[in-house]
Amino acid sequence: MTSKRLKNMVAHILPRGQDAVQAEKPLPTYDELPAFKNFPGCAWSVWGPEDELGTVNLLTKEVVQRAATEEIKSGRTVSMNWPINFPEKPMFNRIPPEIKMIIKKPNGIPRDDEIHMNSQSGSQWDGLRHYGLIEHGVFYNNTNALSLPEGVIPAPDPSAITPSHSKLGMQNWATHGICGRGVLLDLVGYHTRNGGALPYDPWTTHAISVENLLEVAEHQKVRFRQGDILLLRVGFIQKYYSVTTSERDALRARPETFAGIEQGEDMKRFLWNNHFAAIASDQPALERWPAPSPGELLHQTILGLWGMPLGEFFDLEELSKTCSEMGRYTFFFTSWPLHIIGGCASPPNAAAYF
Ligand code: UVW
Repeated sequence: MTSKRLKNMVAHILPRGQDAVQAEKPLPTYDELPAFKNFPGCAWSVWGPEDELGTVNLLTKEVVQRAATEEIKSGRTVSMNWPINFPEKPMFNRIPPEIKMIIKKPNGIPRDDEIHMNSQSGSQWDGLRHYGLIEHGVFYNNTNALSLPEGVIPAPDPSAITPSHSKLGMQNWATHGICGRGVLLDLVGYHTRNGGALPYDPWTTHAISVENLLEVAEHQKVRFRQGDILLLRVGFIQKYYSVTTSERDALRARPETFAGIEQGEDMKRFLWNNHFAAIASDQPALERWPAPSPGELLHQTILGLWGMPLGEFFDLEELSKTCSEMGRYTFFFTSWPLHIIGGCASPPNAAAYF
């Protein structure tokens, strides 16, 4: 049940007034969206059956221009990219990236690198081929999961890529870019601002509710607007840096448990009704892990029903410091994923400009 306190906070924080609505395209609310079978909130009709961009469609020229004009004031820039080398012992049964350094001539110059990696190494966007609706076997826009190829696929002719090879691939976001206004909700900063401890362990299953997010937004005086790119600093990377090597290494050996956004209809309403263009956090799965049940996995709705980029392991440590020093939690955000035809995830190459 949505509490009275939550309703009051939403009323305070959701966009309102002339300024808030001017640049916005009217979109259905979460409750106005049709259902797909047993899944409410299906946005496949919003941008049409051929769409492969999802909520990145919200990042129009007007949205980007307004964000750049209003946010870039000081020339300060911050990277949000955690190296692909981390964690050295990845979770979710992934292989660590192998980076081979090559000396090409006897005097040591020039050099090349060869990289063999899972595209979910270091910071990453989950793309539209990564997760769909598991029980129905479909990705975004009702794409049959088994219609997409597996294995090493040759692409000899750039002007004639096989549609099943490219469908819903990372190349769509890589050519459009994910650029607009970024908003950081710094949960760690909020909870520890008076020297206190974080009231949860980021490496345990812990649900971050809509109410928790709105408390932070209210404290930071943030008002969301359509097309915002939402970044959540939950504390995973801060803890990663504060523990011993053996504690880090132990992460791989134990079942994955992480603090993250709470699964459920309140969270889906919050994310859709604010019309965020993308969402990312500093932990490996964005959502509370594990979810209470597989059917409740938010990945399914965020990627499969909305086509919203879902970012993981974004390094928000320096961003947090900069926001705190600048006294503002909004900035111009750019991300240019790797141009991988058919790729299902990618390092984001993400940066903030103040
Ligand atoms: C999950 O498996 C949910 O995490 P990731 O998105 O990293 O695959």
